[in-house]
Amino acid sequence: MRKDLNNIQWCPACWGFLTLGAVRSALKELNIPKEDVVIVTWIWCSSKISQYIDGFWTETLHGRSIPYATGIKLTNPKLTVIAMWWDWDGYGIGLGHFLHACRRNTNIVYIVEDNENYALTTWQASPTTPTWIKTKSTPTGNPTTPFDPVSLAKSAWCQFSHSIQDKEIVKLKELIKEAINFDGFAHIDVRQACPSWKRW
Ligand SMILES: Cc1ncc(C[n+]2csc(CCOP(=O)(O)OP(=O)(O)O)c2C)c(N)n1
Ligand code: SF4
Ligand SMILES: [Mg+2]
Repeated sequence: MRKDLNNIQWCPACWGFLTLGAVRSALKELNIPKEDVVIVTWIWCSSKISQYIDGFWTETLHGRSIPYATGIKLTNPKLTVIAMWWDWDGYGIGLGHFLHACRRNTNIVYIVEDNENYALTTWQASPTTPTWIKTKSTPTGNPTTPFDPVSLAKSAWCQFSHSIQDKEIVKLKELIKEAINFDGFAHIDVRQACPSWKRW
């Protein structure tokens, strides 16, 4: 557990702050003791969110948070396990884990901070980048059709799957509380602004 929860190292205008606030408030309002919380992410700046929430946390490999989170939950079912991913992480390199967790109804919360691009590697197209958007990897416009994350989850029988804008913070907090109380796999796609790279 980390003591300094406010030493946050994101771009100052990052909208990840809203998701962070929503997760913190949801845990507080549900009175979940910090010893019973595990946040699972992979490595990168957004994934640092795990270090700013009062609870246990682990940073895993790119696209592999769900296997870690599943193992933690199976070992100790009383824990609240929240896996936090990003759009390429969750809908690209980790897509297989996502779909199988939906199908298995693994009892974890799965939040995707969907900024519709690869932000860390400075602005390439991801599986949710809208068609015809110009990025570094699609200089003449993205020729592909993006995934609809909720339809994707539902195609694998996910029973709790929602998409929400980051600015709807009160709704987001309530949705996270519902997800924590849901007995099964709970997927929330947070459409997140990324002022450094997302210009659409
Ligand atoms: C196995 C592996 N493949 C590729 C990379 C390079 N890489 C680092 S971040 C990234 C894109 C991340 O995009 P996303 O998951 O949407 O997160 P964001 O940066 O937008 O928050 C890639 C391809 C890596 N670190 N590890
Ligand atoms: S690059 Fe985008 S998503 Fe990453 S910290 Fe900066 S504003 Fe946030
Ligand atoms: Mg992204």
